[in-house]
Amino acid sequence: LTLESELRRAIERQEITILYQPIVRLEDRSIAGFEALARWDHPKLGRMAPSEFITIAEETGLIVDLGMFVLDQTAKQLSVWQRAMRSHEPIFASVNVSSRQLLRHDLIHDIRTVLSRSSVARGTLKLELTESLVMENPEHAAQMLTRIRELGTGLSLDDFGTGHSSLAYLQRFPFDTIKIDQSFVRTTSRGTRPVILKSIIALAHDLGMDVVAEGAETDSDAVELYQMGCEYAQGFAFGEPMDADAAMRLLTEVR
Ligand code: G
Ligand code: G
Ligand code: MN
Ligand code: NA
Repeated sequence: LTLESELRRAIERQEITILYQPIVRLEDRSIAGFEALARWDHPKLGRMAPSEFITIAEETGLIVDLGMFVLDQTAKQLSVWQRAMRSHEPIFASVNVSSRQLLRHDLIHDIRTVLSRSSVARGTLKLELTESLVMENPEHAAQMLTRIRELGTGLSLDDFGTGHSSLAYLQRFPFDTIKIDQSFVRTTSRGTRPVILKSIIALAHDLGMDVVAEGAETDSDAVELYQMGCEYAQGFAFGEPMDADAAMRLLTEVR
């Protein structure tokens, strides 16, 4: 069997596992949401990271079915979490989307289907897209993203800072959140990039967007980010990607 046909079967047989990594409010370290991260539990090769199979999925078109599976599972899981913590502000969950998915108009249909099958609070299911993805075809992306937002889906700009476009330019896309790439965040405690980081945070806020810092690995990263005005962070300092049950335990223990 080729890896392609194995991946096809893995999607059909639901051998794709979704891990969830917490995104916390730096103010009080409470959990604001989770990012869904796919893993492939291969019968012989073991657990595979997205870097080992997302490219194959994109090149073969399997990303469409894989993407729908991740979206659907995450929405169902999010409903479960939200029901379990009814008296709290609903948490969100965000799902990574690749360009092949955004190019298909059916993505709108898929999102509608997923939302109708689950009972997530409006605006709490979010998509993460990278800057390079939207810049591949800005006109088309802008149209699609506007329609996606109209469905009540949040939009995060992922890996911000790794591309070449300015945040001001990207404001023409309806993102509500930017996620600052780990390469900027991991260096905070070593003091190399605080000026850039502070400027990105301030500009994002001026443009009305929330800011999530990715790759906060230490407590001092968290403290410094908060001092810079960043309100959310994700990283090993708060939790590694974990299975849905562990995420549920974290939600119910902490609160
Ligand atoms: O969990 P890990 O650090 O290995 O994830 C690496 C990258 O893989 C993520 O940043 C994300 O861009 C990508 N990725 C993870 N899960 C998914 C998914 O379900 N769909 C897509 N398109 N990309 C994913
Ligand atoms: O590309 P994207 O940002 O969607 O994926 C996030 C990836 O970053 C996940 O695969 C996750 O495993 C990884 N990650 C999350 N937090 C940390 C961290 O604190 N340090 C490092 N090195 N990687 C992280
Ligand atoms: Mn992401
Ligand atoms: Na990222």
